[in-house]
Amino acid sequence: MAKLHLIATGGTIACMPSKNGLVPGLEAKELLGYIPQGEDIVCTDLFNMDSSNIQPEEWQQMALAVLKAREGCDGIVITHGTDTMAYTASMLSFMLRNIDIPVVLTGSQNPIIRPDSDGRINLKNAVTAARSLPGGVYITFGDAVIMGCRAVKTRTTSLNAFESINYPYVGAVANGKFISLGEPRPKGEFSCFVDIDPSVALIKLIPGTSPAFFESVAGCGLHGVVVEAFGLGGVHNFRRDHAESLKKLIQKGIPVILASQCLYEASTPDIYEVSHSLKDAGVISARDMTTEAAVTKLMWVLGHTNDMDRIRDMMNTDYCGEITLQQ
Ligand code: ASN
Repeated sequence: MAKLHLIATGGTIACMPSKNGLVPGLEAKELLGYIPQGEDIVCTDLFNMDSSNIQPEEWQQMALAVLKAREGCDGIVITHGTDTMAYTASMLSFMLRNIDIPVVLTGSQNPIIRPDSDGRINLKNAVTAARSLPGGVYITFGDAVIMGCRAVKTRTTSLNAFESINYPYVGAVANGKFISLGEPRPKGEFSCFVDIDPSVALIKLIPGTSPAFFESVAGCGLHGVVVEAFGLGGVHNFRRDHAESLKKLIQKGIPVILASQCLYEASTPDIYEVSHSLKDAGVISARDMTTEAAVTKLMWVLGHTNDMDRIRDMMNTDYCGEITLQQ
């Protein structure tokens, strides 16, 4: 039987009621008390936080905890709040590139102490998945098993809160059995890199966004920007010229990644005239990456280099299944 390690970080699954609302309080061993297969699993209580408080410092702690636990086990489950779980799963996919054991994040929409909580089945399914999956970072939620760098939280309260975006589901867990739905990705050598640069912003365009707003980013100490543009990657090029303002940022050494406000399918500046000048401006397309993957990848890439050509090359490279290269 595969040896597993549970790293608990908080989230609703671990929540207890308080006079100010739900607050994480249960420890890893207590969580395992709610599932039948919990007995032999080694536990680490890393922290107990609502995931709205999880930030780059916590990602680093999680990656290092996985690195330590990896020495003595065949698979790792991380319990985590759902609100930022997709960011964490994306970041761990980069920080722990080509990890040779499965790292499975899960959580729940209702505290596990409630008899009808989805936390019990989610934790059970995560344990089943961690005993069956090849190496990599994943989210299991409900019966779905999703590649970590392709997961997005799409529902605030429903039990099927996560979707796999622009990538097939890796598998499903049904009646306590893992069903593989795809071929595992070919793997390179494992590497751990946690020295990310978190000075990155995400800007979502609205009709009328001022170019001066983009330009002000340069004065905020930011080293990179992801822009969520319209549809295929459209921006204003009349009255308010965004290509010009984005070009000014790039000339100051701040890379600009162009993503879409649409959840599904890729963005490209190649089709419409409004986006065409973005290419000349030097904007890098996020293609079919999720926003969560684009943001965390940019932090990870900026941790490696501040050379614009190298940033461009790295953003255009597929490291863990986050980007489809043939488009
Ligand atoms: N606020 C919670 C969290 O992200 C939500 C959840 O876990 N369902 O920690």
